[in-house]
Amino acid sequence: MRFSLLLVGLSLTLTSSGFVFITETGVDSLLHLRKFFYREDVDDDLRVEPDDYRQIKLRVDTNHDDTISLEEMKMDPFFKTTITMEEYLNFDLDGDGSITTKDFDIKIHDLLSAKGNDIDLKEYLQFMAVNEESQGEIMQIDSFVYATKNFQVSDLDDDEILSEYEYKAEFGVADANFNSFLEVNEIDAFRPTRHVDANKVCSDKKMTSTGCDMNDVMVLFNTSDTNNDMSLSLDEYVKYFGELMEN
Ligand SMILES: *[C@@H]1O[C@H](CO)[C@@H](O)[C@H](O)[C@H]1NC(C)=O
Ligand SMILES: [Ca+2]
Ligand SMILES: [Ca+2]
Repeated sequence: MRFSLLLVGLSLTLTSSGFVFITETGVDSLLHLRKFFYREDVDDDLRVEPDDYRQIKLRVDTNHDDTISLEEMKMDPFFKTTITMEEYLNFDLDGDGSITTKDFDIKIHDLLSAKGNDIDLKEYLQFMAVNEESQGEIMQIDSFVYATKNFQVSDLDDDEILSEYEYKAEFGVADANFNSFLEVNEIDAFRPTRHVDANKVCSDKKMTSTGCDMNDVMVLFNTSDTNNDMSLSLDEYVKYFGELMEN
């Protein structure tokens, strides 16, 4: 799977001269590509850089002879066991019939050099989405990335689920004057909805002088909880809040 994505990147860099990118695409495509970003970011520093690709190369080259054979590719967990010789040869960028460190260096150079040698999630999505068929509601990539970051900050226990408890805890943090209402300036600090227009956070009521109470913001939580399990998965969160976000 990982390598099928690398293939996408390769075919793009080979057919384009500069850094070609788009700013919006379907949210399901973005969720899909985001998984690949995390897989390619081997050292988990939220940037994909040459060292990440070198580590992938080291891992796939199981007999350490500096050549990745078709058999080695098939054995890598992220790779399709059904890869064909033709797909394999797409990685042979210098055309010498085998895949070596040189090919990875060319790949690294083509993909990363235009963006200063490493790319973050937003740049990665803008770049990879060019060749990915758009699926799902169209969303600005900026909004998607904001939503993803906000989700991660609010997901206190890092289990990729935003529980009702975590959501309410964020309300408590944002309610700086402890009056059980969020005023407009406090809504900006309510992390699950940061960057969302205050009037949309309290969509049932017009923002009053007293602000939003917990029930007002729980409406948003419930609406995005499409399977009604009282917790938000990253997918549910991003699909709903990402669309509300304004950049
Ligand atoms: C949210 O959903 C829960 C469970 O379905 C319900 O108990 C609660 O009243 C709902 N809250 C709001 C504000 O709609
Ligand atoms: Ca990295
Ligand atoms: Ca080669």
